[in-house]
Amino acid sequence: MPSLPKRATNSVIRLSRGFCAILLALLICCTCLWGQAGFEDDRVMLQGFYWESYRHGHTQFPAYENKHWYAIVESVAPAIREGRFNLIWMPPPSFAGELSAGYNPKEYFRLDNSYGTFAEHRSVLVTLLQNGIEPIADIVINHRDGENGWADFKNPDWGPWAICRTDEAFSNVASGITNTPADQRGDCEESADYRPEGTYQYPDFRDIAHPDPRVRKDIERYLLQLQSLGYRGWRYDMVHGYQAKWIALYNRLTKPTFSVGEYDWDKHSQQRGWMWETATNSAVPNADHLKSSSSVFDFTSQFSLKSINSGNYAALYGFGNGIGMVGDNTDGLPWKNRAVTFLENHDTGYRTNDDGTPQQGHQFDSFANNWQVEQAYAQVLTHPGVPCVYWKHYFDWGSDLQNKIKALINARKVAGINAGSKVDLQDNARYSGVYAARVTGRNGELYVRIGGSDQQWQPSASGYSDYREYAEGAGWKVWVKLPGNPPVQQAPLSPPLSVPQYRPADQIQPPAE
Ligand SMILES: [Ca+2]
Ligand SMILES: [Ca+2]
Repeated sequence: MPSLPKRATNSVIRLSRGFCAILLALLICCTCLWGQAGFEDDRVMLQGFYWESYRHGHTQFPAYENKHWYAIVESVAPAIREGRFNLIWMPPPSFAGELSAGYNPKEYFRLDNSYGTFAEHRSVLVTLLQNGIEPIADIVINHRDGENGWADFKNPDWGPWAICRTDEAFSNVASGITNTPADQRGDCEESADYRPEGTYQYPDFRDIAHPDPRVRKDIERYLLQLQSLGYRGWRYDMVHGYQAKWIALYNRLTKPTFSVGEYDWDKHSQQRGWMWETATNSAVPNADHLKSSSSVFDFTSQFSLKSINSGNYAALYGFGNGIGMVGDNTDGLPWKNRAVTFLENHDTGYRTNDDGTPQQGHQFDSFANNWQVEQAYAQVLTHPGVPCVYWKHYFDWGSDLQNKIKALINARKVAGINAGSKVDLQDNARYSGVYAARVTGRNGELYVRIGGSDQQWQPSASGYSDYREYAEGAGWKVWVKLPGNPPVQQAPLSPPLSVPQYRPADQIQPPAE
């Protein structure tokens, strides 16, 4: 409890051990229940890496730190806890060659990689759990890379039977497997209701045949191995490449505390269909159906937030219901409960080649390190959905931005804002050229203005009263109203989470499907 004054700490220590144990058990229990599934998730995520993270600690890249990425993350675990983050999305966990960001997995069961050794990997997860932060693994199972060639799969050992029969490998002689008879190739995915053009095939690597039970058994073994290492949830890569029903199956068997998919960025309505089909409890109708669904990254919000950069605050009102998946109530369903909002990730914004030059299409960040990034965070961190903060923004863009993000997360948690919170857009602010909303949390109300100053809008302009200022920055401000109007509060820190016993993949027998 680092933020408590000494006297308060002493009095806490004086509480009986039995009482503390009960309290801790209750807190951990509540954490599990709320993590399993359901709506109104009040967690906040940190993306625990960026594109170049794999370069740290490798002599080929002297410009980066002399420590592997896992060691860097571990060293700031207490700061992540202090920031009130609950989830951390970690990079792909499997071996993908000597130097790789990991999106071409070669050996699923081998858990050392360019981000660190196996020991560093285990160690960062243990430290995160001890700091109350849930590690989320980046699961790349649309496609796979061969050990040295196109399709020489090792650990687990798979043959051409594991590759979708229309994969590019069967038509390009360089793969060495073009002679494979059709009946010895893997089944392709049947087309899905939500995606009539068929699931995506990635031309760079081999598309995995999920319809094959041997493939699924090894993927299930892999996920259980990752859970035993310390991961508690899944960020599924490129989920438009295989059927949502497999996500439902993998989640049903592994029960992650959190699940989110990266679906084709601009296919908003398909994203809804995909979410619907990922429900592990699919027999349940209406809104309850979505309670067991996977979340999706809300790229639509990210696109719309860029209107901030030109000062177009009217765009944040959308068509009267706000922006993105968060503002979507198609079929009367609360899609916001399954939306993960963000401003930037490892695939967007400024990004470099191995020689340090900017990649094509990645010369600029989506939001500049000034009022743009601040105002965009003032939106996602006060609104429904599960917000995800980008590593660079929190750790590399200066202490001023870090403190502002921290204050926003604190305001969110103190008010009890969650993925399903109700938003009331303020039309009077719209008339004065800025954006403002009242967001209702479990504990109180939060008011946010983006753009302009108090002269354009402050909560009293809408008749609200008895609130306190919680965060402010360049052209934005956040207030919180709590019962009894107490002074500014600090949200509690997460209790430690249990550390599982590691089990190698060959010692794991997945449950029956
Ligand atoms: Ca392919
Ligand atoms: Ca595919």
